[in-house]
Amino acid sequence: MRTIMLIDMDYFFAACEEIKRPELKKRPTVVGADPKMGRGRGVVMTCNYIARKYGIRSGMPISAAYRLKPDAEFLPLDYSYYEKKSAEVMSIIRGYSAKMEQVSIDEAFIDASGNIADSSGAMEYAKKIKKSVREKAGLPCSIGIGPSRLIAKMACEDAKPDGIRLVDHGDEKAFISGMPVGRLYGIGRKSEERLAGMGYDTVGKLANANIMELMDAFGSFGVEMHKYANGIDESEVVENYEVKSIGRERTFESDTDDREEILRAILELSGEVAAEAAKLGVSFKTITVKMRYSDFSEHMKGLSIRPSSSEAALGGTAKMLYTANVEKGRKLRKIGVRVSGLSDYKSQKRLSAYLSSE
Ligand code: TTP
Ligand code: MG
Ligand code: MG
Repeated sequence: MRTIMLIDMDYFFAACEEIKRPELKKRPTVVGADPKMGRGRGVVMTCNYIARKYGIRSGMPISAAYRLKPDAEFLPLDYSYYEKKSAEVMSIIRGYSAKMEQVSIDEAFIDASGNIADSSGAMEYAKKIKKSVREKAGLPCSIGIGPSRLIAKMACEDAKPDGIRLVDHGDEKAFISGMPVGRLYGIGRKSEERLAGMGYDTVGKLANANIMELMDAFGSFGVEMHKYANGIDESEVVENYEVKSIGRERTFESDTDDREEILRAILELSGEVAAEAAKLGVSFKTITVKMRYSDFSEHMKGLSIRPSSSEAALGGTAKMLYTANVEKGRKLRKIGVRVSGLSDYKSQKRLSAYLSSE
């Protein structure tokens, strides 16, 4: 029998800020866009649980958060610090299972089947993980435990904040059936509304729905949600190898100092790199251009930008790095474009899209 755990950090970005300034622990603390006395645009990325008492939530317009609690601490994002803390946490968790899959900046699944004998063993194991994350990284987390990723994930939401929730084998359906459908993994607000319109407002009702009807309404996703509603998820925890950077290089047919030709190559390489990043679902922070001259000497120039997955941002920055740094009058043998500082949290991308549309 499988035992899967989902470890998710509590109010992650705000908890990181509390490490830098412990006095924030006693104050409502919001991380996100600048509220500008209520006229600010952009959204709340997250907030601590004190701020949540005032109704503040992730994804809410920052102006709305300001109206709810004008004297809360409003802090800008410090991605590089969050990434550093995330890496610390992930390496601690990795020590607890041979099968670990990081799924966002602040959460990871482990398959703990081989590490424990029974549910009380699972509970003890989860306590150990929590303790070591707290002691070594200085951060709180919650852990959901269940026979599948689906149940572990939903149990973790139940465990928050700073808790552990275990759902035993056989108890999956009972655990989820009373929940509103919106709490079922994969069901967003739109699907939730449609399902409610069809008379399925709880997971239990959805579990008994006619599959054909769900397929008509949602296609193959309908089949999946029906399985989930019945507590069924056989997907494995897949160890993700860490991609540190993505790069492409091109050697010119003959050494060249033709600016047009070189810029064209840079844009093509940027397109390939951006496509690879999109395929892996990662955004990048650092862009590096490598220039190899005809005498084989090599120069690299890099620049960090706000995390992005945009081909235009990559191409533009790479062109700029080339233009600003190429040595006039020397011919290039080869050019390369590389991105690093990769992170793969999809929700992050969704919100930073809002922020950059300001
Ligand atoms: P979450 O784990 O969803 O939220 P959280 O850790 O802030 O709070 P909780 O205790 O409920 O787990 O997200 C992790 C971090 O990712 C969060 O601190 C801020 C960021 N984030 C985004 O960038 N975009 C989003 O849409 C959300 C929800 C979070
Ligand atoms: Mg979290
Ligand atoms: Mg999370």
